[in-house]
Amino acid sequence: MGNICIIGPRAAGKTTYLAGLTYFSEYRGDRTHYSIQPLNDDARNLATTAKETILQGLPVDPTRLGDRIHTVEDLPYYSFQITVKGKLFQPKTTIQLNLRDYPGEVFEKILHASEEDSIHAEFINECLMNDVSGCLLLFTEWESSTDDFYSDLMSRFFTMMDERSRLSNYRLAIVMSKCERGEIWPGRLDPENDLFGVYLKNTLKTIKQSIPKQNVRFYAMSTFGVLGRYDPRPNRTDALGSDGRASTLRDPPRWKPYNLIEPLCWLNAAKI
Ligand SMILES: Nc1nc2c(ncn2[C@@H]2O[C@H](COP(=O)(O)OP(=O)(O)OP(=O)(O)O)[C@@H](O)[C@H]2O)c(=O)[nH]1
Ligand SMILES: [Mg+2]
Repeated sequence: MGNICIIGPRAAGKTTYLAGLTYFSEYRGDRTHYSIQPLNDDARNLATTAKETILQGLPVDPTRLGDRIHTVEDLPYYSFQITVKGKLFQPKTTIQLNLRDYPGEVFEKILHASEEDSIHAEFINECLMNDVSGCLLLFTEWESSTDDFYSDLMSRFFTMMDERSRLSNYRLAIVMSKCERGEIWPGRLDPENDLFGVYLKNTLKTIKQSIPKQNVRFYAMSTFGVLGRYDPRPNRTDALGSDGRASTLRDPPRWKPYNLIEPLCWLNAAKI
């Protein structure tokens, strides 16, 4: 059993990812075959969210601090059992995961959070608690202007890990989300070198020099995916959002996510 969390900037696609993951209760992709069973009501609600929003061509609601979310306890807590069918001659693996999906603004505030901001401290403390084995960290912006900001932010995050003695016993699955985007789709095959190493060079350097290399892996992922195996057009329609980063699923019958399960499997293998 593993406890993990999902963090990353606002609109990185964290909640959509979880809804998509739960919606495909039986998933047979080119590279993976898994089944997923929600174990609590919060997790079951995610599949409903996917049906009522993503499949209807609507975005999920942003996870915002405020009206409903005042403490970590106000955030949903998801529990799943995932069975991954191995490649030929490999046995099935079953993993149980408990996880929280944090509001993007908590991650973005890491760099400038003040000591008095008790909600922020509460979130970070929970994320880095001893029984949390690691986190799925979604990045989405790849424009080089964001590189310095993320590099500084990660430096601060590693200081916070160090303060809680988690620097050498915490796994980080670092993901470039929404990788169906044409400019970055070819980089999905080697995201460390062809995405992070090209677009977020300083961030990559900060990450690699701060934590042991066996505790970090880089992934490319897309909840929406592309239109088909021989049709690499994004299965996505850009929508007008307040921050310009809103998109919705373009062709629900052809919905085929890319790489949703791999980072979870790797995170779950953590031995602390
Ligand atoms: N292009 C594309 N857009 C996506 C994908 N996944 C999510 N989105 C869109 O990205 C926007 C933000 O998605 P959310 O899931 O709300 O992002 P979040 O990381 O949970 O954001 P906060 O809750 O604000 O922290 C929405 O418009 C989604 O429809 C994807 O795989 N590809
Ligand atoms: Mg969210």
